Amino acid sequence: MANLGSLFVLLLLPPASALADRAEDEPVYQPEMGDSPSGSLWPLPKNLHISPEFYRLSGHTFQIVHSPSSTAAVGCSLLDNAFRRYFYYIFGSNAARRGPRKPTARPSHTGELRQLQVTIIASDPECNRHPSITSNEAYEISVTQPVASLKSENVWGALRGLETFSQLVYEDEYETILINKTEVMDAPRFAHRGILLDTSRHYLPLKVILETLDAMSFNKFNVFHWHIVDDPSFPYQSITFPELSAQGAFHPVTHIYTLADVKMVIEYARERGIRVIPEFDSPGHTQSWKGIKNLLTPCYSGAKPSGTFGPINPSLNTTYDFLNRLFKEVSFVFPDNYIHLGGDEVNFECWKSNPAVTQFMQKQGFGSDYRKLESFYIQNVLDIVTANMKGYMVWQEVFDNGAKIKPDTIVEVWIERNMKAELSKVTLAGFTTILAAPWYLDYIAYGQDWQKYHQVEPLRFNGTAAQKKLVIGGEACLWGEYVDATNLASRLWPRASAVGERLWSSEETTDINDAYKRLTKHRCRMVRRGISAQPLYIGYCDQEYK
Ligand code: CP6
Repeated sequence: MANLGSLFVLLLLPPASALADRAEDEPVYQPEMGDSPSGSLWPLPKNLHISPEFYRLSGHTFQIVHSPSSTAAVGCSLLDNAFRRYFYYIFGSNAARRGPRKPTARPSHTGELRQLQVTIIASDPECNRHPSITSNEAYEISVTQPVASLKSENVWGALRGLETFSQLVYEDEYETILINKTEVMDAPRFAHRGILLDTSRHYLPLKVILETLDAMSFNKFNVFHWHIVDDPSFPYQSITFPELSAQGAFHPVTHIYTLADVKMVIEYARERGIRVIPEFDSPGHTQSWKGIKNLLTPCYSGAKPSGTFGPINPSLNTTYDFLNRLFKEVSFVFPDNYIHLGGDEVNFECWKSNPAVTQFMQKQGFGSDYRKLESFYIQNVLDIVTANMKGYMVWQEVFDNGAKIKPDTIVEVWIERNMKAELSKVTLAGFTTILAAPWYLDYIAYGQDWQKYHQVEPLRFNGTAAQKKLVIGGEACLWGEYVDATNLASRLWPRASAVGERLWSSEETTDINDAYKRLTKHRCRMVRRGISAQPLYIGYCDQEYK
């Protein structure tokens, strides 16, 4: 591999003839010894051919445009906005960095790239739709003089291709902006590539969420799993039940997400090809839902209520009336086809202590198996959500405890112990699954733990090819106990980038030295784009964070 690597580095050098007749002050691309043959691309595309020939780009003349044959055109605001964004990422705000205003008097014979033409092929470009699990993110790029092309079925592939195109552009030491003749054919390995943010342990200002969505698009993530509420706080402002955030948020005014906030997050994500899947975790993790009377189970100490409360009370009809109305609203507010229903870490002690719950257990014939009670609760919630035409995701316990779940349920595996056995079991039962267990980014350690995340192989478990097909992706989780706006970006990036590549690129993308070289540059690019991504190791960026 190392030999092949240096061969590619040589190929990246301009041909000797090009060097010979170039004037002193003309740009020459000289890869440093540390360069990857794939430059700074992250995640690595499926098929890539970078030629030694290269072209200049000038911010005064270069354009990203709809091709005449595209089914999308000006007016497809998702693409128009993306063109503007990527132009800005390529050329920056500084006119001085945009190259000569006029084509150079003595043009370099390597030529100039004038346009990137974007072609959407399908009759429906999906400009005004929301991305979904079946969105096609495949794209092809051909960089040749004088016009480069980007082709995809619809806007989702175009967004991924624009990111790749922007990553092919580099600057030489004279700040000339260059791109090599290149062919890319790319598509993701897994359809679900998520980041979990937890806005309950700490409130995350809108700005931080939007910035994370930007960074996600730089890494081709396509799902924002919004763990929006949990025990410590309930920042979601419900229209139907305003008392939830009024009494459950850290602050009823400043630490909430209004309907307008939520809509902004969803639209910002949509424009980047990112789905927003909200999680309303229950029956556990609901201490902050205290604004609703008689919802949480009163715990008993002997014969008397102790004054503390446990999980949602599964024995009352009023509970299901409430859930019906809450999930009706949530289904309406969040356009994604899926809602995450949690179902993890339910503590049975409080249910056990409560006489009414015990009585209900007997009436239902559950004996003393509280897992049956939990499954009873979950099945009711699942029916409610189904009635609202949504699919659902659940944490693995829901499957483990034997709840009857619909065949299209996505089971999220989060417990690292016996993870492979769990993947075998879940897929043997025919369920679709995503993997979170190896990627708990809230855990920190000295050193380059991104390598550990990169080396995970999601399909390395016992199972048939049909079982492996049921693994549709994974999520990097950033639980919020020790994370708020001050440290979110540096804790997430570039460590989540390692997960991004594992979920996007081919199984064979395992050369850790090559990954190090590309990721170092990718991290500097994120820094340049305003993300305070932490360093991999000793070194510097041409443009440091400011
Ligand atoms: N919150 C919720 C959490 C966790 C889970 N659910 C969690 C548990 C163990 C670890 C990390 C996070 N903080 N609601 C489990 C999915 Cl190690």
